[in-house]
Amino acid sequence: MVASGTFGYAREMAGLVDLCRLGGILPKTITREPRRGNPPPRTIETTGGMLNSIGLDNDGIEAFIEHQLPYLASLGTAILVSIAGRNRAEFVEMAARLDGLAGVAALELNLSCPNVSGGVDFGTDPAMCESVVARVRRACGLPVLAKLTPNVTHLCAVAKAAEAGGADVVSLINTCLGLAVDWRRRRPILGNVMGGLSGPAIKPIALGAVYRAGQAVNVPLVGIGGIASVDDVMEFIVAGATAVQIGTANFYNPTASIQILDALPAALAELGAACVADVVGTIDTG
Ligand code: FUM
Repeated sequence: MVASGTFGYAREMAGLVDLCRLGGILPKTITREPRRGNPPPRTIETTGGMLNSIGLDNDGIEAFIEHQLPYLASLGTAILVSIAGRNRAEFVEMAARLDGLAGVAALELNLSCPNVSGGVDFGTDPAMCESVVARVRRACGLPVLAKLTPNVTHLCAVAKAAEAGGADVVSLINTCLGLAVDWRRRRPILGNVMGGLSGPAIKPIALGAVYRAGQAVNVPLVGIGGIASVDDVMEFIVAGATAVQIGTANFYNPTASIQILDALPAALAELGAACVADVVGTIDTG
């Protein structure tokens, strides 16, 4: 799959990527109301990654349903809609609105955006996480993925809470909170001061999160964080991920996902595996 926020609404990539080959597309997170996002600059390249402080810039759920979903639904791949609410009621309302709409295969609850006030509360407090997931679960029949933040001390407690709330899948990780500084001006580079770090720089953090969550929960895990090659994908699968999302790599190599798909059968064959499922969580830590 391709990760939310890194693939636009897919139109931008249509000339570059054979979209129907993807396992799924996660469009940019939508909110109930339109959001203008944070002040610029909103992205900065860093060593081995990038820092963003977009602030969930989007046109709101109704504009998404009217202008983006019909196109996305026509692409021949699963569309997993990423949603973020300011409170539980907004999550529930959006889930109910999307339930049953043609083309929506699943919901990914963005419980982890570091760039909006309140955005990570649901992903840092296990009780809030369980409660919002449970309410969404009751409000819709769609598969529910809970996307978690690495910016916590007790990641496994939050993953367990998501599972207890009824999440079908746990996605991890979202970005790591960080800062870029222009020392000559003694100023932060991003308009919102802090941002979320993504890209290869965070891959070991993401792998560690997948490995640890895999010890804590029984639901499938989606690995996200710095994946740019088939080797990265295999590392995540061995560590415990059932599926992965390609994120920041889409910005500098839009065809990364297709190159990975092409290379995956040979990588699986190296392990004598016939399919991804044969490899999931097979890491030997003994
Ligand atoms: O600021 C943003 O829109 C980022 C969203 C996220 O990391 O979930």
